Amino acid sequence: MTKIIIIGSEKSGKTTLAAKLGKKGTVADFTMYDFAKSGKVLTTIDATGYPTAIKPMMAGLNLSDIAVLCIPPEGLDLYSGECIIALDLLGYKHGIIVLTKSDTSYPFAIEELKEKITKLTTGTALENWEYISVSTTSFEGMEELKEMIFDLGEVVDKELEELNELPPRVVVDQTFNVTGIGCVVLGVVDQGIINAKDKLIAFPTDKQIEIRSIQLHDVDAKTAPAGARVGLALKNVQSKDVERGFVLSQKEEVTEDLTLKCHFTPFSKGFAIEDVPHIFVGLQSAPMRVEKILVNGEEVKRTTTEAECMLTLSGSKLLAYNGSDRFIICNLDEKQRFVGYGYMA
Ligand SMILES: Nc1nc2c(ncn2[C@@H]2O[C@H](COP(=O)(O)OP(=O)(O)OP(=O)(O)O)[C@@H](O)[C@H]2O)c(=O)[nH]1
Ligand SMILES: [Mg+2]
Repeated sequence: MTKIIIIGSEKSGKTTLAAKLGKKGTVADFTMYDFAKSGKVLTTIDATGYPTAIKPMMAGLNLSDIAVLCIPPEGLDLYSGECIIALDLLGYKHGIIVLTKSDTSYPFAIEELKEKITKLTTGTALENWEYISVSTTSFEGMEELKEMIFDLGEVVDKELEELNELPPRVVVDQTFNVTGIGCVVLGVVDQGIINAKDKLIAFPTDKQIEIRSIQLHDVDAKTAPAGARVGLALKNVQSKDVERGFVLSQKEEVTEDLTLKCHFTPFSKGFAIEDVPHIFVGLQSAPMRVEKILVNGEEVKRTTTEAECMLTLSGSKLLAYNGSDRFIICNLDEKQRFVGYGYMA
């Protein structure tokens, strides 16, 4: 099961491409497209709410293993730049850079654009990503793109297999109530293997739940491994008590306040005491107030891009995380809204 997200600037051909890769399924602030044939299953997310909002893209990136970055012949712009920064801050491992609408460009122009992007992404998480130019009109490159996706999917599957040994953890992206069944959640098994009848806790609340049944692409299953996109019917909980971003697992840290060891991008203005950045962890996000900034052990009034900053943040929303989770720091007032990342100190 390969899960990809298509991102990029406005009108770069994202939705047209997604529609060519599968059949339209669930629609929320992102749209899912499903494809299943000869044992290959592909879920494609089109983060339709982006660039107006960054939440749908962050959710989609967390629910996927491979990012497909679309760049049209017009070249890079503010939002493709922002996507590159977001991918880099997340340390996003796998992706493909797709030069779209190749039927409206020329080979030399495509080559020039590729060189430009290569330069810009040197030293970022995208450094070694492969390029392909495609057209959804002439179908040029489409079969190769699918092959690239499934090849990369196999690499991802091997990595995911190793996560099966870890304790089970499911991130929830949608919840609803089904008459006669009760609370149903959709999400992805982040690590471990889940089984029907498993008892887990719905974090950040402390609610004990039981997995009543599991579905993989609408087919009943007894168990689901790391990386699986699942539908779960839950016992002991109502759909109104579980929301996007909830984590079903045995143990998570839960907090309203954070102390993060952070790094900021050189493009960001940074933050001063009392500023209110948006903090993302997994599919959760919350505005949080800067209480204290330490650089090299000294208290300062403003963050710097030159050194690690220790940021004390206070919030009023419970967030669930574990020690290895990466927090992404955003400033919704800046042009490039993704400004830094950090780990719990
Ligand atoms: N000639 C040509 N046009 C394309 C191709 N792909 C998309 N388009 C056109 O480009 C326009 C934008 O395509 P979309 O797929 O809506 O792009 P998008 O990135 O989803 O756009 P937004 O969601 O509005 O940001 C549409 O008019 C498409 O028909 C292509 O390969 N060749
Ligand atoms: Mg679109």
